[in-house]
Amino acid sequence: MTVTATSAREHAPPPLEEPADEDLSLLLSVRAFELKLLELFGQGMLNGTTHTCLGQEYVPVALRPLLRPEDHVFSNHRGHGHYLARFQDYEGLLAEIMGRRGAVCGGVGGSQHIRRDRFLSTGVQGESLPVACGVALHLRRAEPGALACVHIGDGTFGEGGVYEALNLAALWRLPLLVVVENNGIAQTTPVSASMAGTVAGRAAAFGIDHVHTDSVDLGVIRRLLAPRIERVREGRPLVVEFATHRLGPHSKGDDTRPAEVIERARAADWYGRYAALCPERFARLDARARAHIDEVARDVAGREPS
Ligand SMILES: Cc1ncc(C[n+]2csc(CCOP(=O)(O)OP(=O)(O)O)c2C)c(N)n1
Ligand SMILES: [Mg+2]
Repeated sequence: MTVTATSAREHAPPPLEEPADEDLSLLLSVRAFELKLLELFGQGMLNGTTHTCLGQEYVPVALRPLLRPEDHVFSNHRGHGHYLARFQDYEGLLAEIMGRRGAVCGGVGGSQHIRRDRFLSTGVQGESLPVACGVALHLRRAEPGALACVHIGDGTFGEGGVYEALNLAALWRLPLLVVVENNGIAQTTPVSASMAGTVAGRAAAFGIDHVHTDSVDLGVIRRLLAPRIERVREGRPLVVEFATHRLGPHSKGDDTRPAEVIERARAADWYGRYAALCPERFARLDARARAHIDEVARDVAGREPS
């Protein structure tokens, strides 16, 4: 069964609901964190690579109250927001990326390979889904009610392991929540050039429920997903597809998209829409988030190597 909750594209998007301070602060802190990373890269302060979740921060923030501490979260190469929404550990993640004391994985994981409690990220596209299935099987047997949540992108549907995992999830009735962040592009390849059919059709092929939303409204998303995620806990896997936008480059300087596509992403960005909704509160919380991340960056940059 496919459910679609869209804000009709031909009309102006519906007004957003006022977010709680806690939610808005988290959104703004993740945004400030990602912008700081690009700044630090530009200054030659970081090594390796990184993929920011600019534009997509609301996905893990919306999911946050719907997940429980006993749930496992599997993240991907674009995973900072997933980690920060779960732990709000800005210092530990920045230290990890910078290879400084206090790094959450001792500085050996970097931007893409983080493990903490029941959170695991990998930069290997598609690897996490079969692993999440195994964990979901264990949870079903040993901790009924807990689930495995795995974030993947549209481009990752090109990996065969995704289909093996979906097959087993359906066959074994696994508590598996697949969160597809469909930003319409994989590095430089638009989804229209890589995917025959749709994400919905692929879920349907395995008899897995699918829900689609293009909303950035935390309240709307939570009300849409809350009852469905409860069913995942009972062993009914679900694919949730967020029609979203990658605001920045794939990694750092590699954005080959036409200007109008980037402009569309900017226009859809939650940041401007929430700023317009509650300008004074937004400005106050944004200034506080940026000051906090500036302070974190100064602190971490001054630390010994990990
Ligand atoms: C197995 C594998 N192949 C190729 C890559 C290189 N790679 C990293 S991200 C990416 C594109 C991913 O696209 P998508 O799944 O849509 O996620 P997005 O980057 O849009 O968030 C590619 C090809 C990889 N990390 N792993
Ligand atoms: Mg993508």
